[in-house]
Amino acid sequence: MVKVLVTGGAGFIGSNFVRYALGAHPDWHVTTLDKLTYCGRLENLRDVMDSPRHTFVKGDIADAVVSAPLVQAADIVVHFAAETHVDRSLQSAGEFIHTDVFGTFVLLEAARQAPRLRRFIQVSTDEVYGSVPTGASRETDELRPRNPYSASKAGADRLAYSYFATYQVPVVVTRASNNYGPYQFPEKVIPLFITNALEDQPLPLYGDGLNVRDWLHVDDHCRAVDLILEKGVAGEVYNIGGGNEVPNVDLTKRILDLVGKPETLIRPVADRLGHDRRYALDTAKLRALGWDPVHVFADGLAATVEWYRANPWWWGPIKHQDPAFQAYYQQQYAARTAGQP
Ligand code: NAD
Ligand code: TDX
Repeated sequence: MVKVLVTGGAGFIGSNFVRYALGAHPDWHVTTLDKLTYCGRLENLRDVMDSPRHTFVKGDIADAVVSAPLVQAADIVVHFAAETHVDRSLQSAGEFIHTDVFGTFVLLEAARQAPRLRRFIQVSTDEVYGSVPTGASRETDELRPRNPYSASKAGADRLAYSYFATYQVPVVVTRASNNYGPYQFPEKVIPLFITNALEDQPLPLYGDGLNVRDWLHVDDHCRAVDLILEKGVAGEVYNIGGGNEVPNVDLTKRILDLVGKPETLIRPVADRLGHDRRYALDTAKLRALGWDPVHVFADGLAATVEWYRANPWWWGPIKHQDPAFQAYYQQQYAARTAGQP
């Protein structure tokens, strides 16, 4: 059995990856290490929790007592665990430094003494390049992160590389664009807007709505990580981009059309502070390994709308019964709708 440690495997991308990996690799045993923060949910893994090839461990990556033995027993580490929401990092960045930077450091220290380890995938993000007005970021471009989330991810990205350069830890860094698909926490724009539209609630569109994101289906992301595990070179960085650049206002209108609700639900609100205008990735390096996204954005978005329509059991309790989420929503959007950032 190949022993694979997935950190953050109860989150959005991590849970999709665990499910994908168990299906694609009958010879893998996957251990999920997850702190179960507000974003980590065992419901995301309910269909694999009983698998004899999957073990769930609740714990903080920054707690070496828990995380180091798991890293040291692994053949492969795929490190997804992070604080991930830009707006939350603008309110309070401490947890981002704790998990994204310090937690990554703890895992990397353990990886120095991991006899079986052949790959450590550091899951980074396109946000580390900062806002890209024209063209597309290449892996060799300078990193210019502009918010506390992306700065903490950039720190982890380069820290991981330093453990390759210094100690030969077999690190490969991936930088993906905005993901969408099932099990994404309803604070991120696509699930927030779909679920608000389903309930006839306003869709709070930041600024002029012309910020651009490049959308990548989570399944295409999982296949890319798998291919990079197989063919990627230690010490290298690989961009993973969907090739679907869409201004937010167009995305919002598409969601409303798919849900069957009027554009009068669009509520322009005060902009995000330091809002990156555009991200775009050059994916030639990954394509040369043999990867292409298979999901067409229009179809993937329609399927995602249908997933949220069919699974209110998953998001309804978060939005309607979780006082922490409700407090966050109030704090985040009450002032915005009153015109303050
Ligand atoms: P998510 O917020 O849905 O999930 C993060 C998971 O990490 C949660 O299950 C959470 O409980 C866990 N976690 C947080 N702190 C932890 C800690 N200290 N110890 C152990 N577990 C902890 O995030 P996601 O959207 O699935 O993103 C996964 C990774 O992919 C992150 O590293 C993120 O930076 C990166 N990424 C995300 C996107 C995107 O569009 N969502 C794009 C590019 C890169
Ligand atoms: O209510 C909203 N209104 C709005 O207009 C929200 C939540 C967002 N937006 C805009 C801001 C962005 O331009 O939509 C765009 C997407 O926002 P998010 O879903 O918050 O994603 P983003 O900030 O682009 O970051 C995401 O992609 C890169 C993930 O959250 C990161 O973890 C990943 O690294």
